[in-house]
Amino acid sequence: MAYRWKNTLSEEDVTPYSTFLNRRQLMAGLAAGGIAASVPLASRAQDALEPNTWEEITNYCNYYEFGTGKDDPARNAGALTIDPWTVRIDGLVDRPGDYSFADIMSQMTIEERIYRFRCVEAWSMVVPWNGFELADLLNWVGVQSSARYVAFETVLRPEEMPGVASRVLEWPYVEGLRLDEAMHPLTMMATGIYGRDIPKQNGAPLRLVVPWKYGFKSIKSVVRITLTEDEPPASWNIANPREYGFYSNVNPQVDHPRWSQATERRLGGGLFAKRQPTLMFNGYEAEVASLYDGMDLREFF
Ligand SMILES: Nc1nc2c(c(=O)[nH]1)N[C@H]1C(S)=C(S)[C@@H](COP(=O)(O)O)O[C@H]1N2
Ligand SMILES: [Mo]
Repeated sequence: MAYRWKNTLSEEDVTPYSTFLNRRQLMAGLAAGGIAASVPLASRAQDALEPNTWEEITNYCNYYEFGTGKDDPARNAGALTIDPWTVRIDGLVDRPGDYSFADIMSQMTIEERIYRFRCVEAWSMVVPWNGFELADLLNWVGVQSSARYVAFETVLRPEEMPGVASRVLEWPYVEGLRLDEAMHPLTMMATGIYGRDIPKQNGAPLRLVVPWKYGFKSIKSVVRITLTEDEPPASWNIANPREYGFYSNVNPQVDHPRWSQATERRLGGGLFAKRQPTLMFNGYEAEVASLYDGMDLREFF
């Protein structure tokens, strides 16, 4: 497995969150003369997060462009060409353009973040991501004051993606966030897992990770990021607006029309493992609840 850029951690180096936090505080202190204000992420509960294994994270995937079976992406995504890779950043930005993955990586600071990940289908895992804050990328290109949303698009290559022959979704896969969600310090673009390059089945070379939302918001293999005034389209919302809302915040009190969202099955727990309670905003309530002050979360599901 090739190591790339600052992604030089090995599997053994994955740190508990407390260590990571200290390191971040240290870095912030060094970089900004003692200002540790860039560390608003301290969710105490994260200290106890036990990441899933590399095998679990990379063999049980949703990436419908490569098939709808959980093991289809691991089997089929090898065909995806990820080098060269260009991300078009356009819309309401000061410096629109086609940015190579290398350009982007040369500007970004890669960190490790151990996050809960909760699919709308009610399975979950804990992933030690490597990546950078989406806000850093957006600030680098300059967001214009009229921008209110961010639209994302996945690469579409029918010759490399056997799953797009099926009309299960409209292609390319698209997603969107409100600008304040996109700028939130928890929101990241992941480029690695366990210190290795992110595998193709998990969205190489870079994919969105929004840990307080259902997994389908975390769009893979991003080739376009557009700042917009209007709410952008989102693939699952287009496919079934009654079942999948634009916001899709993890919420144990708002059930999917066809199943409960109160509990989840943590991958790796074994066949007879007890389901565990799903946490409001997937456990990130302290960090993100204020984004939705005054909003009816049943209406804006
Ligand atoms: N382009 C694209 N992105 C996607 C998907 C997809 O089918 N295509 N599936 C989504 C869903 S439903 C989930 S749960 C997560 C799964 O991420 P993982 O396979 O890395 O666990 O990716 C999301 N991003
Ligand atoms: Mo999902």
